[in-house]
Amino acid sequence: MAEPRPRVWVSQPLFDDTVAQLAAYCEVVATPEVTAHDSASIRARLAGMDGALITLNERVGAAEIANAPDLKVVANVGVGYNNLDIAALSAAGIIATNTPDVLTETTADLGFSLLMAAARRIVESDRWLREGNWGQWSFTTMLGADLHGSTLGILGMGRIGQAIARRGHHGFGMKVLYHNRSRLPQDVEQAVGASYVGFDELLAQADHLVLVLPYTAQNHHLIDAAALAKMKPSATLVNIARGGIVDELALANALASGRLASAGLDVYENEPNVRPELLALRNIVLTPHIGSASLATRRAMVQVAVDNLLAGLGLGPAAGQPANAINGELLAGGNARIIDTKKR
Ligand code: 8YV
Repeated sequence: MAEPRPRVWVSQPLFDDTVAQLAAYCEVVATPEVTAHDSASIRARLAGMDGALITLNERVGAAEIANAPDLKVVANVGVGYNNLDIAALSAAGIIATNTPDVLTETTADLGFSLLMAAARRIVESDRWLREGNWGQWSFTTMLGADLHGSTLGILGMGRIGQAIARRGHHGFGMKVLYHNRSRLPQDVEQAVGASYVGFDELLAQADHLVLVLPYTAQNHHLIDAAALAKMKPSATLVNIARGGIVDELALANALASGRLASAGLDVYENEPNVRPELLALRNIVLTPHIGSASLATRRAMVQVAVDNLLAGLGLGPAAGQPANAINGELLAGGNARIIDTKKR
C-alpha cells in the first residue's frame, strides 16, 4: 500500500499559485484568512504535520512542536527567524529554513525610504499641509537634515546593511561607517564604500543611523537611553531590523525632548501594537513592517520557502538539500527527521 502523502500546514494566506506547487507532493492544510495563531493553536495545527510554511507571526519552539512527532521542516517566509527557537527545533531533528537574498534590495529600498522621509520630514509635511497649516510660504518651514554628503551609520553589515551602504555611498555621496560583529573583508568594504568603527564611535559620528542587525537575546534594547544619548541631537534613527533592539520608550522620550531629531520605524517591540508615545509624535515615520513588501519580492520569498520546504521534506528537484537550512548541520550529521523516499 502506498504511504500517505506528507501533510503540510500553511499558516497564513500567501500566494495561492505558488503555494499550489506543494499540492503536487503533499496534502496542504491552508489558512484561508489572516489569523493570529497563539501558541496553543500552533501546537494543535502542527500535530500530524510533516512540514509547515510560516511567517514571522508564528512563534515555533519546544511547546509548539510538542505534539508534532512527524514534523520535519519549518520553512519561514522571511530572512529574520527570531520567531523560531532553533535550539529546540534542532534538538528535535527539525530543519528550519529562511529566505535570504531575494529580499535584500527591496528591504534596503524601504530602509532608505524611511531615512529620506524622516530626515526631510516628508510625512510630517504632508500631514501639516492637509491639516490646512500652509498659510504662506516661509523660508523656515519644515527644515530637515541633508542626506547627501552626510555620515551614514549602519549597525549590522550583512546583505541588507551592505545594500544600504551602496545606496548611501554611490547614490548620495555619503560617508558610510558601520559596526558589525565581525569586520568585513577589505575588498567588500571598498566595494560598498564603508569603513568599520566601534559601536560608540558609530553612535557619535552618524548623522543617520540605520539598524539592520539580526535580533538576539544579547542585543535586546541595545539602543537604549544611554546609546541614544551618545548620538547627535540632529541625527535620524531608522530601524528595519526588529523592534526589540530599540527601547521604544527611551526613543519616544528622546524624540519628544529634542534629544534626537527624527526616526523611522518599520518594526516594533510588540507588533502589531505600537506604543501611544510613538503614535503621538510628529517627528517619526511609522510603517507596518513592510520591509520586504513589494509584490515581486513577496512572491519570490514564498517561492524560496516552498522550495525549501519540499527539499527539506526530501521531495522535489532539490530533495534533501534545502538551499537555506538554518540548522544545516542536522542534514550533514544525518540527524534530521527526513522522509524516506525509498518507501514511496
Ligand atoms: C518578512 C522580515 O516579510 O524577512 C524578514 O525578516 O522581517 C520581513 O521581510 C517577514 O519576516 C514575513 O514573515
